[in-house]
Amino acid sequence: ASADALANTVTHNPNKRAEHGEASRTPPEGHHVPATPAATAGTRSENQASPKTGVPPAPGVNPNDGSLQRVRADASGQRLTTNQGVPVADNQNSLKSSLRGPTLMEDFILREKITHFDHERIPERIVHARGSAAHGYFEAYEDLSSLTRAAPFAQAGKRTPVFVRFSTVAGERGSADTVRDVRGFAVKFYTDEGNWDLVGNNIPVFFIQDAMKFPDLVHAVKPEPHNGMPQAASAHDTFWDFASLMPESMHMLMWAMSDRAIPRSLRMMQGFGVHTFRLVNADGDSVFVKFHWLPLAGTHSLVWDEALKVTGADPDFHRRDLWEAIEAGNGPQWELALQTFTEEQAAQFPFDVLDATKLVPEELAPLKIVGRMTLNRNPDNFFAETEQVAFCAAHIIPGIDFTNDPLLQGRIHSYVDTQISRLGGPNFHEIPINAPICPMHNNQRDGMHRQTINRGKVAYEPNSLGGGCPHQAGMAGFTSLRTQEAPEDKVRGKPELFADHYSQARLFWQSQTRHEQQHIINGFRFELSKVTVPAIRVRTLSMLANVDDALVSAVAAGLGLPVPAPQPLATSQPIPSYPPSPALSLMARPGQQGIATRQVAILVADGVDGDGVRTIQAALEADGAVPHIVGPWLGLVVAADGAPIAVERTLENAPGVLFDAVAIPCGEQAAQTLSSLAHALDFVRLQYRHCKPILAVGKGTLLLAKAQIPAQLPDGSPDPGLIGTEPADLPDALTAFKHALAEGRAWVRESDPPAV
Ligand code: HDE
Repeated sequence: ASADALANTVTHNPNKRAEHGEASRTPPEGHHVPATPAATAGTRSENQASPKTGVPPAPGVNPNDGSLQRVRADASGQRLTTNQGVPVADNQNSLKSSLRGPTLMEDFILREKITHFDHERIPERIVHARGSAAHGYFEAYEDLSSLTRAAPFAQAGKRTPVFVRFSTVAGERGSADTVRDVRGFAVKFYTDEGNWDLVGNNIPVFFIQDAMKFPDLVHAVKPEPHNGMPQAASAHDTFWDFASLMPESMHMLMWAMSDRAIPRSLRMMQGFGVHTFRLVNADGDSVFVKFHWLPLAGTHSLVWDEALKVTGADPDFHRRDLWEAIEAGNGPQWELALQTFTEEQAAQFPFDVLDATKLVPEELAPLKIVGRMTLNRNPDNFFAETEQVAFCAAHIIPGIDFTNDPLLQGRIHSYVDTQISRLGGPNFHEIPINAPICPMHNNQRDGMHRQTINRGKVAYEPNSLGGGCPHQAGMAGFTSLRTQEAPEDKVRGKPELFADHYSQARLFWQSQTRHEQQHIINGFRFELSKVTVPAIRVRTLSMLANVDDALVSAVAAGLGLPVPAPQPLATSQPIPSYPPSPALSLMARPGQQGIATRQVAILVADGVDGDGVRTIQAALEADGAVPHIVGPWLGLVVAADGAPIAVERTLENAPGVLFDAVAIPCGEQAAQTLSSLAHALDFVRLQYRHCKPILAVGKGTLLLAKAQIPAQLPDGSPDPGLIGTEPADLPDALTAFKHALAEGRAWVRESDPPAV
């Protein structure tokens, strides 16, 4: 009956016959029904309430009223036209000299359609090509006007719309999300005083110190130019050749080999402005500042073996996760924290604050939390928004200023320049997603794709014919901070302190937990094992030898190499030593506790315990987790009590790596069926290997036994992530399971190499 009902809802194309023979001379009107709001909106619009809270987003949340609303298009109930608005009678056939004749040149409808299609792609970003973005707002916790006159911080509770794009760096636009890479974290604030772009990363330091080296770095990490391989990976000869000849990259390499480079979710990673910037108040007083974004969901990562497999199972893993969380009303949030310090304090630090390979330990300058960012609306159109958004390190506003960091100085030039070719001319600021929402007036004119129709004959300043307008803003406008620079001395070089390449790499290493250190070792081992030139492996080890003995020994052992002599230092000055900084460990800021948005698979087959399934589902949903019924095939399975259970995903299309945890309900027949399926055995083995929580109820444990999953840890102690229970004790077991899920992973289970 349900199959019949389904067939009746499937609409077949009623016009197909009219495309042929004589009938094609009088094409009928196309099939159309009123579209559902969901089909035309595509995403939850800013006026729709969140399905989770029922609350519509607060006003001022999105910049669309002025700039995006006017360009939104909705074809519902409309007829098809050409770009010139000419109604199209037939969108199925090209114009031919006869039914079997050649296509005619004069078919302007076909030619317009194909020509537009031919040009649908624009050049992808040279770096950060793969990205995902969302709208939201930043809300200031307090009035920061004593520190800065920047508009978003003018008063407590002030909301500024934002558009945020996250990205990987090395991969091309269609590459997978879960590769080992730095993540871009670019925030466009649409402020009352112009757009401010904080174009940061999820790692607080960078590989190089001077913009002069950026093209070399990118050429080294991108697919090798002769054969176009590998995609979205640093694990190849040219990257490690360059990195091992550039010891200033050592600190960032430590971060890139750590779990920071394989986040569980874009919602669960930190963001950093990286460079030292300045805050300037209305009196012209200035302090240095570092920007930090702290995810309220905490920082969580994948396991490398898992990341490799997710890359195949769902290349859009992060994009989907962000999209789904926002659609479900679980928009992610970050707090903005500032580290501020004066010029005098900076002079006392054992490193140069203009060196982007160094961070400012929180022990030297604590974090001050100043506001919160919420992402609550997905883009309507990926290309128009996520692809065409143009971030630019030069986009600052009154109250923010640059420093002389030589990497930042180069970025100020690069971003505008790249948009001119990527977006096809100098008017990319008029693309709706890039346009400021505050007034914008100047005498710039013309150029490719100009949208604005500037009126009047005055396009110069000073003028008298236009009443002197637009007039310069004077001290109300952006003024660059007057700084006391050293006397002029034209030079290509770096300050001496830039030559300390290892002390902060060591600080990072010493600040990690045991498991994090093991993952770093494994990261270096994996990457260097992919390098084909032995000398590059040895040279990299010689850098690691300057960081830590245990680290270099473990990596060398994994490569079958002896530990080489340390690489000569670039400095003869004393090397600073730092006490460990716990904030550098991913475990440092657990964030919101709980299991909200965590994805849990419930494995089912015919004969599964229906009550058990429903109890597990309800318990997870009650705390905001997202249970999924996973079975051998789509359709319905019949539970032991005769109740039908709809299968949402199959073992084939949704392997275990896509879930944070798995529950195996009771039911002998179901357990027998699952135990006979390689996909189910792989599913639980990978859940186990990646240290994820596993709940097995009653006969469900059969599957674990068949998969040869050890019931205890090797030393005989209980595995905190493996929860077995009889059906009668399911409620208690669910409490334990949810606790394990909130903890994330049972790291004590981990072994190198994995035993299961
Ligand atoms: Fe970028 N970078 N970058 N970068 N960067 C670009 O701009 C560049 C650097 C970052 O989602 C490009 O529009 C130079 C550091 C992000 O659209 C380009 C240097 C940091 C994004 C460019 C750096 C970043 C970019 C490519 C060294 C962290 C993606 C396309 C002097 C603080 C933004 C584009 C988005 C994108 C140049 C170094 C972050 C070519 C020359 C350090 C998040 O202009």
